[in-house]
Amino acid sequence: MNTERRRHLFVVSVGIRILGVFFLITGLARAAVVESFSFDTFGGSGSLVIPDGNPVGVSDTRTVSTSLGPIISLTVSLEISAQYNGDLYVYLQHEDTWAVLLNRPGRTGANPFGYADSGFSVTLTDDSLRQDIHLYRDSVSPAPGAPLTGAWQPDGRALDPDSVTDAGARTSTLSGFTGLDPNGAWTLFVADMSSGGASAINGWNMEITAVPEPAAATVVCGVALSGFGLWRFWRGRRRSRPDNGMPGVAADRRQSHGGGPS
Ligand SMILES: [Ca+2]
Repeated sequence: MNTERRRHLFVVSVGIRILGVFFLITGLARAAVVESFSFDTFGGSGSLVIPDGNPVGVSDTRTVSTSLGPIISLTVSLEISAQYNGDLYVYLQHEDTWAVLLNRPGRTGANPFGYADSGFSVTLTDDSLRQDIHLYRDSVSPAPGAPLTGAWQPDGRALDPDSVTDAGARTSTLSGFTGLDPNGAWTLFVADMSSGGASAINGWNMEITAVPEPAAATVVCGVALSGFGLWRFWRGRRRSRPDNGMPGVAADRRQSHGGGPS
């Protein structure tokens, strides 16, 4: 094999391997992304009525289908109209995990009815810089007839909503979903636990932070190209060996060794 041919094979094989490594890196390099899932229609209606004073409540189950891998973090937004916020008990369930989003906001040992405000237009997050939504009036007082807005920590008190107070331990927060597969059924459950006032779910949203699964086709392409490049390189080296029995090379060797004096 002449020098120009070997150089050509070397350049081609290196080029193929570089391309393969590029595909591999593209397929495997995965940064966390945020994917949003919004639910604001309910069987053709713009809202889902929450039965008043009925612990049976109402559920809204949605199926999430995504290429995201295990959950890193999750926030939930709620749009709920209500006439007495302290009546409401809300949790989110996925697989065997659930997070208590609201549990009778404002209910304390001194105030068994909770807050009398009118609904929620809030985002719930485990962000440590946010305040516990159970005691939101320690921070803000919504205007009469206006919903609570802003970002808050979920209630987290996995306790009987008929007896819960602010003193309860907050053990059921959104971090419980960390590590779970986001695919599958998610259920938002809402109950109005005390008679008086109308309420309804007008919409809810989940923002899931996770790393996308690698694109299988990209990884396979990368592995195939890298392998092909290595094979080309290996084959080229075999052909360039002086003792591989190839007639041309053997002739070269014979010529170089036989050219001197005997
Ligand atoms: Ca009520």
